[in-house]
Amino acid sequence: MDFLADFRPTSIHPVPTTTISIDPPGGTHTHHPGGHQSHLPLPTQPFPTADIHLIHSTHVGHTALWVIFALFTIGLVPVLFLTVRTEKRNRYFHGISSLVLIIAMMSYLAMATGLGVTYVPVSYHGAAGSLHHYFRQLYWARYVDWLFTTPLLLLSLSSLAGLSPASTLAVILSDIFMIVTGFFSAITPARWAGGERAQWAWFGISSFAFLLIWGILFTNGLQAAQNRPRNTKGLFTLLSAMTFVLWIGYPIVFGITEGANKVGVDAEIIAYGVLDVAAKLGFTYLLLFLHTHDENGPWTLPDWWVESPTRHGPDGRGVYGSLGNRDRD
Ligand code: RET
Repeated sequence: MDFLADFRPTSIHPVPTTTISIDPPGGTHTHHPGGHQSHLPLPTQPFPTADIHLIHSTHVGHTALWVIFALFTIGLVPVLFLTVRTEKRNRYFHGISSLVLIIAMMSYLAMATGLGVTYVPVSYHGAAGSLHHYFRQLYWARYVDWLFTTPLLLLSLSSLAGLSPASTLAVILSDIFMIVTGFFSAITPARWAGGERAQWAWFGISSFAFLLIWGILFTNGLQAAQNRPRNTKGLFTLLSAMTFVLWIGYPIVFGITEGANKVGVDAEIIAYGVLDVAAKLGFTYLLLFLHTHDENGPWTLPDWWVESPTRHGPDGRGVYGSLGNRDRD
């Protein structure tokens, strides 16, 4: 591969050769009144200059970051209020949801204040050998956000379905794998064809993990949900379908922004922002407000899942509340 192509002079940017005058140290052996100067033609540009282009957000994107931060902050207040008001054993979903919103709020605050952002060399299909280098802003703080919030969202969904702890773990580990490899895709320098291939390879690996998550949720998850109370089953079906559709939006936005660099950083911020608000705030509100808890009605979570054992049973094991009674339809 001709990596040096970029550094060769081209007709667009001819590197000038200038003649400079050099005085040998100590002068020449004969003294010439008026001084002697040798004139040597030397290339004066041993290090070629390259034009650096930074693809970055503008005040549109910065304003959007603040607006999304405000939305998460305002949305968090009723959820926190509800968490405190809700009966202790039902706080599980509220607690997870509060955490998701707090993390999102923090990550948007970080990005709005200029943290968690760097530049990555991006693919640029300009004239071969051109001395233009393109660097695109990467808001990597969102990957830190996703690393924590997506497993929490999936934990909510899995718990709602009553998915086994083993399958829940598989879903969450696949998700962590998806976010980490997606981040690798985002930070891979795609300045050259090789880099571009590597970037899309990571994207493919991450997408595979994405399919794995939804493969488990739509088989084992739906199956488990069949044995849940009717309301819970309905809510799981609604939320998982909605979440799946929204989550597909992420690789699409990635593909045209961070991936292929077809769309600017401001549009990227807004598109991810819309998805984040729907996938976190929308999800939380549907989950907490449609998920009815009734003292006399079916409980969503088994006792052993939300409570510690209260005493020893006859078999020496812990006794967990009244397992098996209130958890049924
Ligand atoms: C990436 C790029 C690589 C391929 C895939 C991706 C998927 C990301 C997803 C993110 C979901 C984020 C959510 C955030 C907050 O609520 C990493 C963009 C598949 C699905 C739901």
